Amino acid sequence: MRVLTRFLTSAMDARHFPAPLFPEIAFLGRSNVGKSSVINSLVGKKLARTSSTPGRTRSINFFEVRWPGKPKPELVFTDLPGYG
Ligand SMILES: Nc1nc2c(ncn2[C@@H]2O[C@H](COP(=O)(O)OP(=O)(O)OP(=O)(O)O)[C@@H](O)[C@H]2O)c(=O)[nH]1
Ligand SMILES: [Mg+2]
Repeated sequence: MRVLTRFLTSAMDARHFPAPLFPEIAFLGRSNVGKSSVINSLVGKKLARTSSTPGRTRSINFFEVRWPGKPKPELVFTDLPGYG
């Protein structure tokens, strides 16, 4: 079954992070290694923006992941900018 997703917010620093209401899985690693792509393959659609140029993700993007029919999200996927 495919999960439902919702873009929550984009943050440049911790003051703008969403409230930590659900388990959160953050994807981190060097630029261009496929962090955003792995999120997209896990949810089965283009959710996080990807690019062949390093440095595509510039802010921290939060996405809610929910099972169809469930009232609350299961978890949050967090796409981080790459380093290096
Ligand atoms: N060959 C191959 N290329 C991949 C794979 N996953 C992602 N890519 C490619 O790698 C490039 C970078 O993918 P992104 O998902 O944007 O990488 P990222 O880590 O989010 O990059 P930044 O946000 O810039 O840090 C893109 O051109 C993707 O198509 C994979 O499993 N195999
Ligand atoms: Mg990225």
